[in-house]
Amino acid sequence: MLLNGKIGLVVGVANKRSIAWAIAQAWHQAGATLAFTYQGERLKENVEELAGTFGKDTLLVQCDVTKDGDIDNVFSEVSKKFGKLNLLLHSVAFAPREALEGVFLNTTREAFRVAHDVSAYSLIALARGAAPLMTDGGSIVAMSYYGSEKVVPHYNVMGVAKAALESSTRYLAYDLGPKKIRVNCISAGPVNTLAARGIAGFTDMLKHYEAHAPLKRNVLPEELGATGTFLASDGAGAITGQVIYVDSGYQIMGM
Ligand code: 0WE
Repeated sequence: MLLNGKIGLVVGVANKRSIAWAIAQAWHQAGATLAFTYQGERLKENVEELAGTFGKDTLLVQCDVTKDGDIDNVFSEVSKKFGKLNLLLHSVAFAPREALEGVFLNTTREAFRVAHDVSAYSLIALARGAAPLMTDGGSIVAMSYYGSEKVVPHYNVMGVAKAALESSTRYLAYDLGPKKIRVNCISAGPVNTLAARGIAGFTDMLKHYEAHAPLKRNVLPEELGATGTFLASDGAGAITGQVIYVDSGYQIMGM
């Protein structure tokens, strides 16, 4: 029970296949008590049903991460119910579909703005809200992807936003280090989630990892959960500002 007595906030559950849900389950199994946000009415029922399986200690709050008021409200609800926070998971990303289909050169100002607002700025805003409640120190974990550092065709503006997210992780780690709050990214190999569905060539990408990653297989959601639990635990007490690759070793390859 590595996370006994810890309170965690999970941002980014859409359904049972969400990476956020895999990490939430691992945190719960390690003894954490959790709060969940849901993006809007459309996803409320899904998250309610999933979070409900953890009993009535669980908090559920609506939060559109592009709304400062929603973010303020989440932390005031967490404060009211638990009085403190130890863990924060950021597992949210969005770019307009057109921006992931065409060529990067055609990225519009609006697609760039939205991708960065939802996928990168939100980490800064959530960390700022979380920090005052992390009075015993804390661990903030955000999800990233290799397209932040190398060109993955069609990942486009999301790659630029993930680069901003990873860099933000380092600056936040510097700012929050003196408060014993650690900030890290998990860079996951491709996982079949709602966010991945409908992305042209996603099945080929899974096959590409099976063929080329050192471990010759794809990543399992529970492995992301286990890494999330490690980063949240005292065992990772001296790890901050890092990007941890949970990608079957794909990132080390040059060819
Ligand atoms: O970060 C992601 C996907 C995030 C994402 C997905 C969508 C699909 C629906 C962000 N915005 C949207 N907008 C939509 O309208 N991944 C790491 C998964 C992913 O997405 C790709 C990938 C991989 C891998 C897109 C193109 C190429 C590779």
